[in-house]
Amino acid sequence: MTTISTKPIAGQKPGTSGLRKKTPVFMAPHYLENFVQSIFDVVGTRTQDGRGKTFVLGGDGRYFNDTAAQVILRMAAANGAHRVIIGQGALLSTPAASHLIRLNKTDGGIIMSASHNPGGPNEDFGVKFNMSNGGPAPEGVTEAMYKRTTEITAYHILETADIDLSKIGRTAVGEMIVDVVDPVSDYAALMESLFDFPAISAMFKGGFRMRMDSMCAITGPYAVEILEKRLGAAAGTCVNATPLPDFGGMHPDPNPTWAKALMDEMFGPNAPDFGAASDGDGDRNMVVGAGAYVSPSDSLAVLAANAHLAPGYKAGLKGVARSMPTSAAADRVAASLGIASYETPTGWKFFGNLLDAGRATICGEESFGTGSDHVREKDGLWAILLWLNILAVRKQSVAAILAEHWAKFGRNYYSRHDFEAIASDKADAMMAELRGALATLPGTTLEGLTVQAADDFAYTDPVDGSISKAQGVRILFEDGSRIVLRLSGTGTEGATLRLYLERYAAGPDGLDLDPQMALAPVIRAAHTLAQIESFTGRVAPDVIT
Ligand code: VG1
Ligand code: CO
Repeated sequence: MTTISTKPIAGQKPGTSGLRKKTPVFMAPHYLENFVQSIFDVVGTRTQDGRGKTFVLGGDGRYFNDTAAQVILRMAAANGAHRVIIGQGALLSTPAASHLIRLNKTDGGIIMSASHNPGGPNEDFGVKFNMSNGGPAPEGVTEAMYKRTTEITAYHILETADIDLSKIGRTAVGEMIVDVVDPVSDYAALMESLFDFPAISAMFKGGFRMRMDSMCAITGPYAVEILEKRLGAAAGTCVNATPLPDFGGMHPDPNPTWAKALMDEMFGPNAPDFGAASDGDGDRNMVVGAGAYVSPSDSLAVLAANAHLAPGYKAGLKGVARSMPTSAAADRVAASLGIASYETPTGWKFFGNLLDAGRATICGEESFGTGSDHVREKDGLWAILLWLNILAVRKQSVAAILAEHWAKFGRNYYSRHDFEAIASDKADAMMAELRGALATLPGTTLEGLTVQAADDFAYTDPVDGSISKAQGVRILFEDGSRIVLRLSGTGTEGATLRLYLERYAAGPDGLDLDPQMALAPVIRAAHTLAQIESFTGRVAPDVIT
């Protein structure tokens, strides 16, 4: 074992979901090591009675995943950990890692991923720590890790040859046990315990056709095993199913822009009944019916309204939680079910306490993330399987299910506009000016919309009382329309402005408009109020979801 002296490296501050940087930054001397040592220093590698802890380790297979895994294993051993459970080939989807942490009652886990960000030698890499409940470390813990990176003077590492991670079974690094496990089997068993696999199989047998696009990222092996092998979907249902270090050059973000091939197929002639895609680390999902795109906010609402049709949720839901920028569609479902709804800041770490306390069963974000209390991460394949279960029981098309949902609850027209790679100082100046003007906005009328309230979202966790401030600017209009603006916390270059737009239509008329048309006045009001063009020079977004 050696102790290497090091110096703090600036900028190792975790964002919405872990520390993400350009891969060459992570590969620079001491960069990964400093951050990993800071994790271990904060969470500890020994229990109070001095026994070594057990951790889970895995990643989405992007470039540097394998090398980083070797470093983390050797550092875990040198720091006194007892055991690491690692996916074969150092692979684990984020939800599968969360499950393994919980299943094996470990002390937490390290996930190597930059999620939906592209991967490769010049793209992005990331590391995050999940707690023993399987969920992302809360803000207090990530802050402590960051603080540690600013003080670090040394890290511990074992000098040893690379560990063979290609074979399932037990091996060792120094005195630390390394259990190499099949990344898929425990997760697939969990899915089988939640959903009606016989009903879904029967639907596939009856000719139901699906396209699952894993975008050359981590869900490929999971999707092939579950959809094709266990549920009997036709061979070839899963495409882009081999995880590649650079995701085949794809941008593994399942939205209509980046999963364009899937969208074209689903809106083309001879479209399958159901399409789905997932992101780099497998926690996001996009679902789409033949000619029917499901916005993530609507997906959350439909899943909440129909979850009882799946065996794992037949007792009903305890509550529904959504991130603040996510549309209020799920709130309407919760109200009609007579269950609680919660509005949290962006990022899955804010759902953990609600799930642990049994206050919420299903959670979701507008960014293609939905999940439940089965793990403590959002879970792409889980959402896709719950949709399949609902389709198998209701025997209706996705379009028909959406139409019925809107007829019953009204429709929350919703869209997110992303303005990417803006100079950080310009984005900051724009947000500062907007924040400064919030108090003057109520009563202002523009585009026929009158501002009712405007604030900077702050959240008090109902379980532990922790407070998170400055989580996004909200401008609420009298007719229920809403504008939200915040800067992304997952990017690695410049700033990304996220503009979230919402307008409610009660129906029965006007439920099938193009969302961009329905939202046009709200969009114009947002540009005026935030002075997007004068601050950033941008008139149109780069990505619309
Ligand atoms: C984005 C999404 C957020 C999500 C986060 C992590 O964060 O908006 O909803 O939880 O990514 O998802 P931001 O700060 O860039 O808006 V993932 O799949 O990248 O782990
Ligand atoms: Co992700």
